[in-house]
Amino acid sequence: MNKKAFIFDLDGVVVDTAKFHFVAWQRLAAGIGIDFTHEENEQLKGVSRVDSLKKILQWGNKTLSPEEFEKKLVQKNTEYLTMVESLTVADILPGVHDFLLQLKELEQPIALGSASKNARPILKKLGIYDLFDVIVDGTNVTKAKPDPEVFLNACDQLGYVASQSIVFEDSVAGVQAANAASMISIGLGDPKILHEADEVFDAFTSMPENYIHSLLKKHKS
Ligand code: B16
Ligand code: MG
Repeated sequence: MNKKAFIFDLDGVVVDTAKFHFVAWQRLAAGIGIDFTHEENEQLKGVSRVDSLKKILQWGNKTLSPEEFEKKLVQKNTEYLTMVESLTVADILPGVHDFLLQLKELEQPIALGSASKNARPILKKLGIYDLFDVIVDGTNVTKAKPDPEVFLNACDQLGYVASQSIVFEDSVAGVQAANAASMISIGLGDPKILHEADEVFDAFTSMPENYIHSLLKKHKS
């Protein structure tokens, strides 16, 4: 059987936490007089905590002292973690758990490639931590998506080359990172937003039957 490295983003791909990031950032931004839309939020997906705050401040044409900036980062994460406390297995996105189990059965290597520093506790809380052979997250990388570092690090640790790797992503920055690494990019979300991906589905449940087998034969287009 062919093998490929299967690399999953976390927020918005494995678990429905992208909405929590959005609400936490929106509340924080409102507190400093900045308003931003759902469309603008797409630019924050997959982007590190520090870079997200920089973008929001740019949108609002505001600056903060280094101390205030640090305080806002803590505030956002505290708010986010409060929402994360309510996470249950019902928040694992439709079809993902099954997809991971099928990969396990086929003995395919699985990695997480996330910008989040909260990835490990979230996976543990959901009871799916052990399904991942390798975890690369915001605590391991120095360059944020769209830089391919996170995915290159993941495939490297799995012992695969980039051309034999497949990335599942819900963000524009993440799709660009996968493409920059010359990996197959599968978008989860709106095809208009994720048009740079090799293929896009609205959910894992929309993938055709035997999709894993066709992915095993697929080459980067
Ligand atoms: P944290 P992903 C990303 O996770 C989120 O999409 C993004 O909204 C968030 O700012 C970033 O993680 C950092 O997360 O504040 O928890 O460290 O989509 O790459 O799994
Ligand atoms: Mg994501």
